[in-house]
Amino acid sequence: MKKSFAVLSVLCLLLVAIAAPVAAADKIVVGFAQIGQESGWRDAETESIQSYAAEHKDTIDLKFSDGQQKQENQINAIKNFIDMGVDVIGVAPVVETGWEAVFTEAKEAGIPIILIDRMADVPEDLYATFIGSDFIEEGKNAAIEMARLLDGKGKIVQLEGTVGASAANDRKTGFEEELKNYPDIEIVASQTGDFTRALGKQVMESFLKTYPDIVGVYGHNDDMVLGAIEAIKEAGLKPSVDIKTVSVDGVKGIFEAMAAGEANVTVECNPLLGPQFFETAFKLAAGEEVDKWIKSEEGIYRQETAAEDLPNRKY
Ligand code: GZL
Repeated sequence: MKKSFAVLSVLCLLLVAIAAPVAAADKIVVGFAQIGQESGWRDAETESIQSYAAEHKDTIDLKFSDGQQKQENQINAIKNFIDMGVDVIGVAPVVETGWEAVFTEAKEAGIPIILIDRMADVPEDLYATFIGSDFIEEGKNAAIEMARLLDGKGKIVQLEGTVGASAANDRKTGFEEELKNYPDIEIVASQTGDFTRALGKQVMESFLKTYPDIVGVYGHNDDMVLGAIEAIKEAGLKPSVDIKTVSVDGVKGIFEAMAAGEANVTVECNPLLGPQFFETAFKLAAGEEVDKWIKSEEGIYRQETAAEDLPNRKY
């Protein structure tokens, strides 16, 4: 009797010993090559990813790199992640092109890539999934809102995002395609503000000098339109009254501007992608298949309800 109990105890200890390494192996190492800190939206996305990793540090080891809006920095970060032998790589590609070589290196190293919030122009076998919005739909919705605000007629300007970025390319495409349904609305000028508030203001100042009769501004993100609103006020005009505003993101600053009667509409683009990103990383690290596009669900928010919406906004 005693002998069988002793054997059983040893077996139990062995089982526990074998189980322990498995628990340790459940921890995944994830490299994330972020674009930079160009906008409030970007900062919210970074916070979502870093805070989720911090709340789950027993199962997530996050290696984070800030690309300072330079593609070469992101590429170098990805190469370092490959050298480290991370389990999964996440990247928000600052521009659509120029990724095939480094993504091929990751594939050859057996490391899956998650594209997050912006697309890369590469063959589908070089990335596992894209987690992000339908930017063409966002642009289309922005055009519908602008046409409603202008009652279908008037001259407008467009503040474009970073040159070459999928979010800029597709928000422009969606907006201009939909605007074909409103022939009495004319885009008299379109120029990049690089998704930043400072450049958005600077470009809007030149637009106002050159086109004194514009009645609307469409920005590919809220930050550029917040800069444009400053320029409109400094020109002695009333933003959202003399010049209607439509932008994309849904950051807190645009809700404050709408509540103050200085902006009209924002088309939401959700940056709080941390949970989805890591849930997907765990599935890929376990060898599971995931959908090729994990699409964010978003709304459209207007001046009329901004004051009541503001307390509920999370970014
Ligand atoms: C959209 C994201 C864009 C935001 C901008 O997914 O890539 O980049 O709309 C940000 O605010 O700079």
